[in-house]
Amino acid sequence: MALGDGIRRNVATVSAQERTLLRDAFVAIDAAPYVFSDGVSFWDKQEQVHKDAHLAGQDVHVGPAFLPWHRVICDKLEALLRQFDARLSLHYWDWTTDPRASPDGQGGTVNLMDPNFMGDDGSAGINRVAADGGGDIGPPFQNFESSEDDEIGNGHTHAWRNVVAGPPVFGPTSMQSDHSIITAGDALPTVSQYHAMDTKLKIAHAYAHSDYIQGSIGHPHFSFHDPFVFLLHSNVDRLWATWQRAPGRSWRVDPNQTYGIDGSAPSILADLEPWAGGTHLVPWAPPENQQTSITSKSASVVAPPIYDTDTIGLVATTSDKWSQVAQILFGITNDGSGVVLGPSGPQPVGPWGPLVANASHLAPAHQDALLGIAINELASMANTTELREQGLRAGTRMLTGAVKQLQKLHG
Ligand SMILES: [Cu+2]
Repeated sequence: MALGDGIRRNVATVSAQERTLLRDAFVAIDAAPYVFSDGVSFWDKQEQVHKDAHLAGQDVHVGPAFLPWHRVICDKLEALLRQFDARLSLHYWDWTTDPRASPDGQGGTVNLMDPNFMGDDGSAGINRVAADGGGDIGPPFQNFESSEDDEIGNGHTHAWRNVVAGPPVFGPTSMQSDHSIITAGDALPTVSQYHAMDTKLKIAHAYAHSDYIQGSIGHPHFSFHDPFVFLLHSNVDRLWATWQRAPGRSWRVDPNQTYGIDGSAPSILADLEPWAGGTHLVPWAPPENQQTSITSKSASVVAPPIYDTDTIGLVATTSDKWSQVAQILFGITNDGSGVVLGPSGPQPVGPWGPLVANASHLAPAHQDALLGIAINELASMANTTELREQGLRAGTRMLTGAVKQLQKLHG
C-alpha cells in the first residue's frame, strides 16, 4: 500500500501513520493558512458548499444528482487535504462495519472513532445534551463547530455523534450489502439500472447517517460539520464507481448513457452549484474565480476515482496489482496443466484432470486454452473500456480456436 499512489482505500486497512496524517490534515484545514480570500477556512467552506447547494435548488439528497454532486464535493475536499500533504487520499469507511471495530484486513480491528482518528462516537458524553444523548466528537476535533444551536436551538454548538451500539444492522430499510447495491438493477433494461442502484444505495446512505451514526451527521442540513461525513461519502462514491466499472457494462462510464431514464432530469442537466459560480460563493466567485460550469454529465464527474476494491487496472499499475496478476497467471498455469505436486507425487487436477499426464508437454490446444483464459481474466480487470474489449476479443478468439482443436482430439 503506497501512500501517495492516489488510490482511495478502506481507511481501517491503511497504516496507523497514514490515518494520523489524514486526521492531522482535517484538523489543519480548519485554520490558517488554509483559508479562502473571504477568511473562511477550507473546512468551514464545506458546510457553506452544502448549504449553498440547497439554496440553489440542487436536489443533492433526494434526486438523481445525489451521486454526481457528492462525487464533486469529495474530489474537491480531497484536493484541499492534498494542500496539507500531497500524498493523501480520501479513504473510506466500509459502512457495513462498526466504525469502532472495523477489520484492519490483517485479522485485527481498528477503532475509527477515538481521539487518535475521527473523534468520539458520542458515548463519552462530551457536552452531552440530555434531550438527545450522545456527545461531542471531541478531540482532535473539539474545535469543530456546528451551527445547530444557532439555527434550531438544540443545544449543540459543536459537531456531535450518537452512534448506535454494535455494528450496522441489515434489513429492507437499513444497511444493504455492497453486492445488493451494485447489482440492484442488473436484471432491468439498461435505462433503468442507474435508478435502481441509486435507490438502493440511498437506503443504506440514509440509514448510515440518520439511524446509525446520528448526531450532526444525522441531519442533512448539518451533516457536513462532522469530518466523518467524507469517509462515509467516499464509500458512497466507491459503490457508484464499482457499479460503473462492472464488467461487460461499459455504457456505465458513458455520460450520455450512464444515468438512463434519469439522464434527462433537470438536476442532471443543470450546472452543479456552487462550483459553477451561480451562488457567488468564494472561491467560485471573484477574486479566486474558480467557477467551472460542470454538470452531472461532465467527463470529470462521470469518470470514477480509483478505489482499492476496483478490479485490476492495467493502467494504474501498482506493485500490489501486478502481484495479483502474477498470482492469477500462476493459478491458471498450475491448475490448468493438470497436475500438482502432492506428498505422494504428482496429482491430477482440473480442468482436464487425468487427461493430461505431463505438465511440461501440454498439447498446443491446451496451451492456447490456458492463454485464452489468462487473457480473458486480465481483460476483465482492465479499467478502460477499450482495453477490456480488445483483450476479451483476443482471449475469446484464442479460446474458440483451442476448443475446436480439443473437440477434434477428444471427439
Ligand atoms: Cu450523505
